[in-house]
Amino acid sequence: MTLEETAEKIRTMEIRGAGRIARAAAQALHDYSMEDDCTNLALYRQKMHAAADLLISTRPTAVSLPNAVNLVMKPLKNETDLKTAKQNLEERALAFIRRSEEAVSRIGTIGARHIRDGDVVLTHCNSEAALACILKAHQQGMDIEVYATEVRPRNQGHITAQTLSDAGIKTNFIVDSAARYFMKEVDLCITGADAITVNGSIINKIGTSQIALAAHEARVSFLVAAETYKFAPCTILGERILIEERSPDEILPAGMRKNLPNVTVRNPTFDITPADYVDLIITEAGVYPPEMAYTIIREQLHWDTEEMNSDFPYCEEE
Ligand code: RUB
Repeated sequence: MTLEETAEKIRTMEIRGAGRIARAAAQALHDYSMEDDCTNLALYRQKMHAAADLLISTRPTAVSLPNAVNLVMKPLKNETDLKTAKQNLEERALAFIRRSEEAVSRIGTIGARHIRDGDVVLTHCNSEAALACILKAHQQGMDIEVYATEVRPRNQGHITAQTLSDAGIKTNFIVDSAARYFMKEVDLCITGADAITVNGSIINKIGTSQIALAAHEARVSFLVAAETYKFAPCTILGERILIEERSPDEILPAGMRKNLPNVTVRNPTFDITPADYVDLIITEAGVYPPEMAYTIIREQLHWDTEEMNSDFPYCEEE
């Protein structure tokens, strides 16, 4: 796949989910560097930065994307020799992909410890990290049942239901608005995250916050499964995470909207669940209460504010 093809697939959501987007971007940077035939370092840097910018522009909310790009790109500025610069960048990209895959597996192992035999688990959207916990619990022989939401308008719940069904897990497929109705039958909720802010708020698929609210009301635990690179360093500096709003066509076709001149279709893709409604965040580095988001950004992502001010080029979005 060319760089442009990867960017387009992320933009159109053919590649989707925060972890997959991040790995696809790292792979695209790796391949772009491999194919590059620049003869001088300055030009190579310039081309790689343009590639990084293109990838980051594809979807604005999942912080895994700029975090992955930044991890691959950041040390490039210290390189002095083209051959080494290319080699190191390509190694960093592959190392990120490897670490990301290992993180999902580790989250599964840690998350499964929070599921008990006989539990009914509700999940929303299609999250590799959340599913890793559920699948691991099932593999360990636990008898679990899942409620999976449909996830309007893009129906990511269909992928989740398929994965669960393929694994042989008893699954109830429900419309998004039925989450509160069924909450009394649920023991815990597990979702993924596209971004986690310094105050422990979770940005995830639209509807997540309603589910968290319903879980809170019913005193059902609400867990978030997320790799550490889903935490957003730029929020330490007061930056906000931009909530992507996609085309109204995803909800109502233009032909139908034509007859509704006074109707505006709004299509936010993600929403924000305040830390108050989140019991725990399961990461590959262990389980944290959302209040510890600042510590994770400092210690796991190795960011400090001084470095960020000078060195975090991809954190300038609103
Ligand atoms: C996907 C979504 C997922 C998170 C976490 O939204 O909200 O819950 O990205 O997924 P979209 P993962 O389909 O719009 O990309 O755990 O796989 O990173």
